[in-house]
Amino acid sequence: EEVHWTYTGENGPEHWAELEKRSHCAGELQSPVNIIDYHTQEDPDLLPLDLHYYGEVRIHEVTNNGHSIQYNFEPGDYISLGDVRYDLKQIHFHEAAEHTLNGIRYPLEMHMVHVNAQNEIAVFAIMAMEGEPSEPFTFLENYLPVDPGETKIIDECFDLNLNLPQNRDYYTYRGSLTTPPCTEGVRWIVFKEPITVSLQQVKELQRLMPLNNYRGEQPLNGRVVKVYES
Ligand code: B30
Ligand code: ZN
Repeated sequence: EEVHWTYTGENGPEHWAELEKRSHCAGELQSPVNIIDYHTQEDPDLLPLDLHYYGEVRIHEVTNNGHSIQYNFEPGDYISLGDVRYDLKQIHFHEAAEHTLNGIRYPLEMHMVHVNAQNEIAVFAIMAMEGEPSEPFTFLENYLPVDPGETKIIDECFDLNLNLPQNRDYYTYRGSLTTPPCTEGVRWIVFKEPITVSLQQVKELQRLMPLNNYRGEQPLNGRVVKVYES
């Protein structure tokens, strides 16, 4: 990475735009945002999510890249948005959550990053709150890389469906990557229902992940968050 951006201090979020002049970090269509139910709009054109998670996608590696813990996947699982296929590339975590729902910041937000053939990005955001332990988290946490910069090769299959909330209602809006270069044009799909993970599981991630690796709320600047309810 060319510039060493961070979440605090001299290279923190308020300086991201200067660090990389061609970035979109000072743009008008940035993420994350606060989603307020009262300000969302139902859109009859929105479809139920068309997921093609086959239950046996292979995790290629897990890396502690210094700003998150990230699991990279082999090709296989994908989602369809309209007629367009987006392949699942990686999942990673933010502590605490980046998006806020009605002003509430959950302790953890998982991002599932999908990319289409045109390199357009669609990210699923899944909130995690403290509660019953999550079995898939237990599985994922078996492979946690301890040191920043450490990468572990994994050759295990994983069922991504297990990581999703039962209810598939979602919010959607156009935003950006939440880290430099803050590229705009990202389709965000934020699940309404949080999943639960145990306090111990949150702590295990917190122990290894940089704390507070979340970007603050960005202005909507006229954008309206759409909501799909089944
Ligand atoms: S997010 O889901 O909006 N938080 C990227 C993907 C998703 C999000 C943010 C960034 C991304 O692909 N960034 C470019 C590649 N990264 C990759 C990385 O793995 O570690 C390079 C970088 O940040 O600039 Cu460090
Ligand atoms: Zn993210």
